[in-house]
Amino acid sequence: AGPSSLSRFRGALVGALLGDCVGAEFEGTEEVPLDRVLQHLDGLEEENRGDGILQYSDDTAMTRCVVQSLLSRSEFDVSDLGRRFAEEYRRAPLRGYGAGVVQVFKKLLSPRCADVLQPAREQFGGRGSFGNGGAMRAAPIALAYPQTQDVIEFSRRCALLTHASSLGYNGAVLQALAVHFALRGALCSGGQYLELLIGEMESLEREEKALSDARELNEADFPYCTRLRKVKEMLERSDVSVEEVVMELGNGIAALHSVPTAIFCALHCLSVRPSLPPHYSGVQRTLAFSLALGGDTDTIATMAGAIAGAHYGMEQVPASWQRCCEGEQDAEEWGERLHKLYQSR
Ligand code: 8NA
Ligand code: MG
Ligand code: MG
Repeated sequence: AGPSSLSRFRGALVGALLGDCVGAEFEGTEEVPLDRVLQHLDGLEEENRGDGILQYSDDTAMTRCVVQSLLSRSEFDVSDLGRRFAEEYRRAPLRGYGAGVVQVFKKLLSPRCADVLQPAREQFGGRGSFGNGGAMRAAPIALAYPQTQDVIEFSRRCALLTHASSLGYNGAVLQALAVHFALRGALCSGGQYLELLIGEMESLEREEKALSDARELNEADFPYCTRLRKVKEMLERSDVSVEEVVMELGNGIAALHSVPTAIFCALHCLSVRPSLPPHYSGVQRTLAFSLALGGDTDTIATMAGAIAGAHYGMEQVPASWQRCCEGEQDAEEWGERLHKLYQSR
């Protein structure tokens, strides 16, 4: 797929959807044997499939709101998006939302809410959420804006509706940037791709709020840059076990413990992995590897799937897998419409 081609846009949205739908099976399971992952994925093949389709969870429900808001307004509109999040929650509250974020939706639904960013600021005693809920829905921002500075600004504001801690919104910016640079074909350079991400994150993590939030949570300064350097170091090793990835990068619901992990999954699976079926495409390897990490599998796989889809394009998404997912046709059609919006800027 050529840089910024239509195939990459559709691939990013369908990859994200697939990650969420196939990952939901193992969410919250700490140890997921690879055999179980491969068995689950085998069940998606035409000949093994019943009539059941895989339902998407909160990750996709919120991603869909971001896409629909961008497409209907043609610009990032924080009030419109806040209303869509809250309405979506009211329509389908049981998609598996994080325990805290539900409070934000309830406040957004109240007619007394005058400032859409206020409910997020009140989360967790005023510290704001550092969960990965901002990052899991960040991909569409990268599909709507070609300029790096726009991707940074709007992914941050998109996350601020629910995640006021810098550890939360900076994770969302990092995920949007990971998709942004992958769309342009930068992923295959591995080390240079990480340097691009580190360069952008360095200026964000130098901000006063980023420094004070990190200290308050007993993290070292520049927490995302530190983790991205660790990703780089791990990629240079010939073999890395699932246990090492989980120990060094994490597999949890904090953005800091899942966004760098998703980026690692996409980079690690650029080459053939001996433990995975040799006929698997790059997208399939990335999803399988993400699921095998256990923990917050749907969210790590949705983020890794968006990056991998933006890199490989639709050619590497198996049609049989795609057809198993609720809302797969929307994802493809919206990928095309976002591509037009991106090209028009
Ligand atoms: P969130 O904002 O409620 O954050 C998720 C969780 O992180 C919270 O419920 C807290 O436990 C913890 N947390 C976040 N910020 C703080 C803080 N400042 N202090 C203390 N604890 C904090 O929701 P979200 O949208 O960020 O959550 C996204 C994740 O939750 C995704 O994985 C999503 O799929 C969902 N989810 C996760 C699980 C799971 O067990 N892995 C299960 C169902 C749903
Ligand atoms: Mg989920
Ligand atoms: Mg999750």
